Amino acid sequence: MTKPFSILIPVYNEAEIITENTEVLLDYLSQDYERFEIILGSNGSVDGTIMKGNDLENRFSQVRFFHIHRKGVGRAFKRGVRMAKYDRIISLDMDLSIDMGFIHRALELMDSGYDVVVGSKKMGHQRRTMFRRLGSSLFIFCARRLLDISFEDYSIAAKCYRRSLLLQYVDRIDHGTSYVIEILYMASRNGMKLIEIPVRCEDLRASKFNIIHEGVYRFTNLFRFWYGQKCNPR
Ligand SMILES: Nc1nc2c(ncn2[C@@H]2O[C@H](COP(=O)(O)OP(=O)(O)OP(=O)(O)O)[C@@H](O)[C@H]2O)c(=O)[nH]1
Ligand SMILES: [Mg+2]
Repeated sequence: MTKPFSILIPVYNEAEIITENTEVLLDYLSQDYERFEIILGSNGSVDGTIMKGNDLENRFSQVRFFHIHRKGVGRAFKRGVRMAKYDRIISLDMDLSIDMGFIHRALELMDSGYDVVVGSKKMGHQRRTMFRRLGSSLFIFCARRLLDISFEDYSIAAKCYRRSLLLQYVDRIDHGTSYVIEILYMASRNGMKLIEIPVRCEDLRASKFNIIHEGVYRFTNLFRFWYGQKCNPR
């Protein structure tokens, strides 16, 4: 029997899709797996996300929902990691823009001994706007030059982590998305087994992030992290 796992989805103002996409995901997972949970973690949402998230939790035993007042995906990730019941945590986006075959492949790789599976849109196939692809490529290039790590995807979705590994780093996670690159960096430096695999992604909807703020935040944090590692490597 497959070992159980937790799916963690951060949600921000996703009232339009949270119910339908959670049901799609539940159907998909129920075909192959018996024991899993889907944690939907909202923060800052001001639309019907909270009501719909609570409703999903009441209707489906596998769904857990929480809401934190302050916005910031890192805060939701941190809380989700702490409350997850299982040792394998897969992060997805609510728009299910990554092909769900990733779940199956990631779990198999975890069974064969990996600690982190990184889904890479660049290695796979992506339908995203040119602007977003260029932004990601620039970030990946800078990360490689500064930190000497060569993953091709630092977005929050399509990653699978061993929870015990995340718990070692969880206190360092800030409010934003930088936890992905920081965890991948530290896990690879500390001898964990990481693997990157291609994923398909179709994501043409407007981002829930403010792209300018997100860009400034990500690059600033990358330089801060690089400087911190240079002065005080971990
Ligand atoms: N909890 C929480 N979730 C958020 C927040 N901001 C965005 N999200 C969620 O994060 C997920 C990713 O958001 P998207 O808008 O799809 O991100 P994207 O721009 O496509 O991201 P990339 O894959 O990096 O291009 C979605 O499930 C959002 O609802 C936030 O502040 N808090
Ligand atoms: Mg998206």
